Amino acid sequence: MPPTITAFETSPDRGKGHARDMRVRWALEEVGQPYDVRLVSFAAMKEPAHVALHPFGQIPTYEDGDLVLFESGAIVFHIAERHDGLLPKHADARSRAIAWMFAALSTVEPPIVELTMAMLFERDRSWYAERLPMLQDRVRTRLGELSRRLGKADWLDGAFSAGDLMMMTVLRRLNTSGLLDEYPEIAAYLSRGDARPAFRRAFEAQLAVFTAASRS
Ligand code: GTB
Repeated sequence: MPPTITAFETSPDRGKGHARDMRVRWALEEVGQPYDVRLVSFAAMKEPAHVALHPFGQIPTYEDGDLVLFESGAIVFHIAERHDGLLPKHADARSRAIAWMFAALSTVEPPIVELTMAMLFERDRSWYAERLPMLQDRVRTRLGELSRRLGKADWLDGAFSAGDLMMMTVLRRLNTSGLLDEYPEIAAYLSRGDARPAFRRAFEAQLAVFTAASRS
């Protein structure tokens, strides 16, 4: 039996692939592991059956036999550890790739989430115009640092790894922010990720969910 992951039945991103099931789909595609997807509604996510899998009532989850995981970082790490293709064999390079996964989730993602949530939900608030430049500058700080580290390299540390996969899924959420235009190295990095066949398969699969839901 292939593992089963959960994803939004109706993603608010309208098929842009910004929800966190995308990073799990992409990881599974990179390692060539087939998987099933169970779509969940916002209401079902808060029901006991789903909360038993995910204490915070969110997606994604991952079920493989008796193993149940939540947190996209833990799921991608699990996939990367059990299959070839996402973590280097050499111990030090492997640790560095894992460091990039943590960096993506704990250093780069928080200001991006703050900004994108404000753009989605605070546009009509009195403080929005004043707060926006501050949120944008916090993201610019990370993009500048990342851009300097990346330089002309294709990937963050040698070969493509789970560190890149995690970083790119975090950065992709800025696609509609306009900020990526200011960082051509980052934009090119993201294009390299988008061009990977495994990314394309994962993206098309999540887009198909949105397309089917919008037809029904
Ligand atoms: N830290 C957890 C992880 O990495 O797995 C965070 C999981 C999480 O935030 N899941 C979100 C969720 O289930 C979906 S991805 N939310 C429902 C809830 O909390 O009730 C976050 C997300 C949602 C929408 C967009 N979008 O519209 O662009 C992007 C990202």
